[in-house]
Amino acid sequence: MDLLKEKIASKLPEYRERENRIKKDHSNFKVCDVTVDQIYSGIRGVMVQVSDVSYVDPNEGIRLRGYTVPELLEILPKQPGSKLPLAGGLYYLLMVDELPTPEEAAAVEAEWRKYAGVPDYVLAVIRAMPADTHPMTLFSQGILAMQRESRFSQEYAKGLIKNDYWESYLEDSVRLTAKLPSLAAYIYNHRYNGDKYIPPDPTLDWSANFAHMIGKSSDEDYKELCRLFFFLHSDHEGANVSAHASWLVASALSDVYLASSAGMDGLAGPLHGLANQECLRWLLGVRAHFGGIPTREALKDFLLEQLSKGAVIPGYGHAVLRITDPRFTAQLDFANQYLPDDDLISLVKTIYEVLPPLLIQTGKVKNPWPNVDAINGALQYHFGVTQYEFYTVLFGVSRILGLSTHAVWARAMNKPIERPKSLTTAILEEMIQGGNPS
Ligand code: CMX
Repeated sequence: MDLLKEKIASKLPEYRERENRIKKDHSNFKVCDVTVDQIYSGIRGVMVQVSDVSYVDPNEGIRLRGYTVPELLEILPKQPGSKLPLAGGLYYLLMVDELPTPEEAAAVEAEWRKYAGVPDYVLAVIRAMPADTHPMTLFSQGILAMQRESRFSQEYAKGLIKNDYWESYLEDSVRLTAKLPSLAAYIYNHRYNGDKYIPPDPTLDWSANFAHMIGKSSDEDYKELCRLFFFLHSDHEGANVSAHASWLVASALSDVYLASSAGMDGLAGPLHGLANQECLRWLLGVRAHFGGIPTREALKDFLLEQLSKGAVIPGYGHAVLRITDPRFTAQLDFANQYLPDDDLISLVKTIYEVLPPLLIQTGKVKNPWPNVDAINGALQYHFGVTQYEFYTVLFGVSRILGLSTHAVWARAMNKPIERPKSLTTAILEEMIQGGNPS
């Protein structure tokens, strides 16, 4: 799309010049040391890539292109009559590194509208799968099946030059993200909604169209929830499992379809995006266990017992954050405004009061606070999207906004193929005996 392409092209010289200067003048500057403990604990804290799309500060939370969640909820352009940001404006901000005007946000939405349809052969792949296939598998398969549409792969085969790779990545990104609400809605309807097909409504924005396509056209509050959900889950810096998986795959010049599908496979793990499904399942289990909403005391005893058995409570903890996730807070604010009397939400709130001190008492949990997944399922459940196996697909629709932006900028900055190094236990033992500082 010309607007995004021109804007990114105008910023590239400055970005490339900054990176070239750092590489030329400071190539031996040591960013961090890597300890044995870090190697054995999931490369935690090792800074492995530079990506300017977003950054997670442990004590503040995510900043998307430098802006916090509350700031963006306030300043991003909105549809008339809506209080929540247009996804088109968010995508503009992520891609271009500049706040959009309402016209620029609308231009991205208009471009998405052009490509919103999912090809029939992709729908046939989904229909051909056994009925018990997980919706995240269908979502990843749907994206992978569309890979033959990739402009980058077609142009690369014709001899595209390196400096132009990013333009086809951008084209792929806009076309793929345009189709994600339709693909997700198709999977939802196929699995849970009598196999209905509801085409996109060209008068609606990208987020609200998802609500429309699963049969919730008249539910304005659910449309607002979709706008909030797709905004909040879009990016969480470049090195979480889904972002890094997708970045790594794209570093081999695999196109945006291949890279996004890989990212979704990472998101489908219960320690990452699937935690939203696990969290809702767990909340329903707690409610069923008590036959309703428990008192704080009863809940405390229950949680202590769970923790003493070694249970991991879904929706709590984080590899980087050390505070309540601002994405949790934004959803709690939404719940207080739109569904103040919902009993699952009141369970979420009671857990938020009772659980953190108990997690602190364990002495091992580094972050006792809720993350984005501790509440997002309860919100969906309230609006009748009760099929929690589907929740990670919603996360994926939004997350590909971030993954594809990272991929476009990685190509624009001519990032090389990634190839870190592994070593054997024997080599590590030799290094330790050889006296490397411990
Ligand atoms: N409940 C109980 N114990 C927990 C816990 C929780 N919510 N979170 C961490 N712990 C435990 C760990 O299991 C670990 O125990 P062991 O040493 O016995 O193995 C210990 O505390 C230390 O873990 P940590 O350093 O605090 O956490 P990690 O960085 O290793 O893992 C995370 C982070 C998110 C995977 C973990 O907190 C967790 O499993 N939480 C529940 C799942 C979840 O909500 N995931 C969604 C994260 C958001 C996202 O990526 O989408």
